[in-house]
Amino acid sequence: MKFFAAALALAATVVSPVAAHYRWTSLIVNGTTTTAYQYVRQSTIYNSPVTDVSSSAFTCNQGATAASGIAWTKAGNPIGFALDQAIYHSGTLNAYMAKVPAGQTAATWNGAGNAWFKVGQITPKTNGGTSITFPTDNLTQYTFTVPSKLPDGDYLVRIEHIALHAASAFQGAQFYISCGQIHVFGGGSTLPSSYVSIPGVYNGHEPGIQINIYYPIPPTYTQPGPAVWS
Ligand SMILES: *[C@@H]1O[C@H](CO)[C@@H](O)[C@H](O)[C@H]1NC(C)=O
Ligand SMILES: *[C@@H]1O[C@H](CO)[C@@H](O)[C@H](O)[C@H]1NC(C)=O
Ligand SMILES: [Cu+2]
Repeated sequence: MKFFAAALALAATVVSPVAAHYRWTSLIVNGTTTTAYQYVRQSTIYNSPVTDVSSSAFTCNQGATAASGIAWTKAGNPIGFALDQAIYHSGTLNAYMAKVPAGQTAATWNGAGNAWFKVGQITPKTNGGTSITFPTDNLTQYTFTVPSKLPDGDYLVRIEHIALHAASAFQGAQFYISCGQIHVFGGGSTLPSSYVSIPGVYNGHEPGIQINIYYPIPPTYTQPGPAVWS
């Protein structure tokens, strides 16, 4: 009995982080954290990441269904995503936006096609091979600026935390993804000149995705995806 209790306790400690992965549940707009899934699409894999960068689930997470709301946010203002719990896997972070095509809304569009551009990132810090650190460790939210020159209209915003603790094998990196639904107002008239598709932006073999972060300690780190549009 004693042994069983100890074994169960051990199993519980080992299993519990897996059973409760961090999720991006809320948008932060006008400095306020909104209700979970009011503006963020809820997926059907609550506790598991996406590992196949070519799957349709890679756009907004598996089974993501439209949220009821579209958050109005002023161009040039900060916007963010909040997590239900702090990030506990070492990794890297990217934020993307895409303008919703004519005839659709941020609540109907699935994000398909060559439409995405990067608006923010947090990159691991290296120093030639003596150490690597992860500024996303323990993060509970991430905020970036909606580019002020973007035209008014509906957009999807997509955030991904890429957990790299088991990323030395192909498809070992874990993508924690959510999409938010926004409408930008007070903007300008400039869109980026180049875009990526999601899925399509990665093949999974990028040096910043298929990577052993432990040994040898990477001397440099190459952030996956395009440069942040500015
Ligand atoms: C943010 O503030 C603007 C006014 O500046 C308002 O129109 C908008 O609805 C607010 N957004 C949210 C999600 O509350
Ligand atoms: C994150 O939190 C853990 C547990 O509290 C702590 O050991 C670690 O030092 C923290 N890391 C950072 C970068 O703050
Ligand atoms: Cu995990």
